[in-house]
Amino acid sequence: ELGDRKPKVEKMFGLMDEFLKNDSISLQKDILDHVEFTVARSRFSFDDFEAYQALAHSVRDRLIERWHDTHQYFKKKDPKRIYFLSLEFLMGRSLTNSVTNLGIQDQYADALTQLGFEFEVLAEQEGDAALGNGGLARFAACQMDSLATLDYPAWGYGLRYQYGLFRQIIVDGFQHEQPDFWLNFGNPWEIERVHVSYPVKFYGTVEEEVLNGKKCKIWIPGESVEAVAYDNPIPGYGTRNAINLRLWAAKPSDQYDMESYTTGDYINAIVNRQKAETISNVLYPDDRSYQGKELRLKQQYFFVSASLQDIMRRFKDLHRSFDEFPEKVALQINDTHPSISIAEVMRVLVDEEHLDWSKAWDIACRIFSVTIHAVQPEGLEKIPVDLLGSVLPRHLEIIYEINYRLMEELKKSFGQDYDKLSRMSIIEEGAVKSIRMANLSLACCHTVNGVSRVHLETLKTRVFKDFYALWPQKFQCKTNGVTQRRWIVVSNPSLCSIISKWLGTEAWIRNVDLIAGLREYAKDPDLHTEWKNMKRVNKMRLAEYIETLTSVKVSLDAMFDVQIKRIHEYKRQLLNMLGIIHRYDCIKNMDESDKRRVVPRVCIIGGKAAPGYEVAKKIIKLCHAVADKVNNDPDVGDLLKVVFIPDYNVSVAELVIPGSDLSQHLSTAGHEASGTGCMKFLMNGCLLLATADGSAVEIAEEIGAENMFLFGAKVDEVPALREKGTTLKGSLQFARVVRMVRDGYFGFKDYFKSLCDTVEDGGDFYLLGYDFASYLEAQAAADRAFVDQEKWTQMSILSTAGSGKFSSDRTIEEYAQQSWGIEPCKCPF
Ligand code: CR6
Repeated sequence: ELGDRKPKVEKMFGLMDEFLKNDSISLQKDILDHVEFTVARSRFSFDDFEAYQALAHSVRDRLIERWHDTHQYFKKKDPKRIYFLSLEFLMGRSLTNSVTNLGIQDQYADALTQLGFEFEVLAEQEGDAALGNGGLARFAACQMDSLATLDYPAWGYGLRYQYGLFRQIIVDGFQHEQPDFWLNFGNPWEIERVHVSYPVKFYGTVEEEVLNGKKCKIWIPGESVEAVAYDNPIPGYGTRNAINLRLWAAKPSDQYDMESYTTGDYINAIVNRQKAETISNVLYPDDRSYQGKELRLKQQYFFVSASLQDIMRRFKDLHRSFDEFPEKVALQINDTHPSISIAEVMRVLVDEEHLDWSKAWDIACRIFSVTIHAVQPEGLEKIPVDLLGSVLPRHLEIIYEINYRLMEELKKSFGQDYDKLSRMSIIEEGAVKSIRMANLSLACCHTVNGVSRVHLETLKTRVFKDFYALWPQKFQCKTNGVTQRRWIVVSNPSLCSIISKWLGTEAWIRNVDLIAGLREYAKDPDLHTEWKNMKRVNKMRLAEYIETLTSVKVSLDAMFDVQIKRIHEYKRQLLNMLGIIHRYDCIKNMDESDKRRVVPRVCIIGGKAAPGYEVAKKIIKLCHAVADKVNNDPDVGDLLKVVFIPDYNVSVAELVIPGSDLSQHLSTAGHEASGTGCMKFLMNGCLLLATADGSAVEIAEEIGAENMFLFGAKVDEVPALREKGTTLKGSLQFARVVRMVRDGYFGFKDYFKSLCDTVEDGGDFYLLGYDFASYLEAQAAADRAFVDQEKWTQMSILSTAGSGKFSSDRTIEEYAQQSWGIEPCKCPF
């Protein structure tokens, strides 16, 4: 609040004037100021980490300036805003991305050189913000970057976990988990907002009250926890706009348990107070199923309730009637995790704002849209009725009311078809009566988005078949995307320069469709030379990293073949391993002249297994066991190396992807909703070896199937193949490699037995045996292509050139126009 000072200040600095200077001298002074006063080290003596901290604070100041101006401007214009609710955001590092988007990387690099430091070295000091598991969370981060860049009036809302995704360490080839206490050394990228806090209530009872002669329900909560805001500015590229990602942390409430204090149980009262903070303590590390955990439900409601109080406060600052709410507010539910927000909006509108049920429901139905990221019904969250009734008793009643009305409506369409009604019901009967959060979302949201075309088909024809028959207009496809700012400009600067040089413009960084212009030069020998040099330098960087981490020396002439992603049976890292064993077996049986024809490979695998996921952990151990044997076999030498990269995260991906030649995406068709890793590889000109699943199908359309290596059963063949079950025999080659593992060729015979059982004896649910032969053929095709380096480079250029569709900018434009109904609101320069 500026109060009386406002006119004076505005006269001195017009609202949008730059406050901070960005020339090299000002930046040097600024960094030293932060060394002296923020980090509190002497400006004559500070180390790399302290220099990073000062640098980060200097960048943060510039972010805050734009972010203030953006929010002032949004306030003045009052456009419809999109509020993006997500329980996970995988932001990774912020420094390089921020200075790139602010457009002052060169100035900073120069300032640091003058001070005797190197920008890249300081950037390595930053830890990852890993507040998410995998694709869903990284996609949320890419969407924030696109929303800011495209000038949309957007807010992100989530949870500020104190422990991000666990760190993976490998001991004797086994995964161990270590806590990621990422806030240990402070976090310069966030702003604590002690004054922006809201009470969030839990437990208690529901009572009836008569208000103005009308019966109404009121919730008498039993516990209150304070949600405190931490703001993370997100700068757009090539624009002044910087939007806000607001993450909530739990703090004990002042009113908490007054009774214990007055009864003199002081110590216990304090211990209980501290318990409140556990709500935002830790991210659940399982990305497939979280069914029925009390803490998980409390996390969901905690961030949803605080966000909605914040959103409604902002709305009420300028508007009197909730009739206007849908004109000013769009709420995006990222997967089913935040779907309790539907019941919360109903509770606030009906119980607190005293709107009629039908009016409140009409508003809710106009503001919410949802994106489903799961393929299998098991991936959709369910909350036991007893649990919901105890933690959020009023919300349970509201959900019952929504369901009652839904059932009445369904009866009008489907009559007494009780099978169908029970499938569509929000309440699932059974041993444990549960709330189906997906059905709650479907009942309310005006749009239900799938994340690729294949995925939308699955939602329409299998997962939500009945709902699709009823409301076909709700179902939309919004194929995922990734931001070229982080995945090319930041992580592969040499590629970035090549693209800008050949296109004659940097405009593709905001308008990625232009990248298709590279097609014209796909055969140009000069471009080939530059392209190959770029790849070699990136491979060199990766090779050094591999050697430091694993002591394995790899040859730069080998094909770098990469599979990095969460470890899951459906992603079939085991298929990759069995392929590697086959390759090893072949090399062992070759004479010297045959060996000369082998294309050398470095097989790189990385990814985390959920802590309780035994099969996935065995796959990690198998990688290490095979690596041990292969890498130390003198018969093999440089022809084959196997490397497991530990603790895969966003920063590791930024290093690995630009240095890979080939990447593998092996999900059994119909199991990967979209996949976003493949898009990052595509942008970086790495060739894809993939099944026709998720977004790979659309990638093939964009770049031409001849420019990638597709293999395996198709989505619509999979169910029939499974039906055949026990009669389905894999090839002899498959039987042989599995036998090698079973017989203890790589040691740990007993330990790997159950892993082998998952793919044999009719138990091969993910069809590794069936797909093995076609997988080997695709691998052989990749080898042949690699021998012809000109051809390979051409395919690589065509991959980058065809990656435009897979920018999250395209995804966000589709959401803005087809789901949210929002317009850009660009803060003037
Ligand atoms: N695991 C999908 O499995 C998709 C992302 C983002 C996933 C993956 O195919 O690309 O979401 N799903 O849409 C979930 O997390 C539930 C993922 O990241």
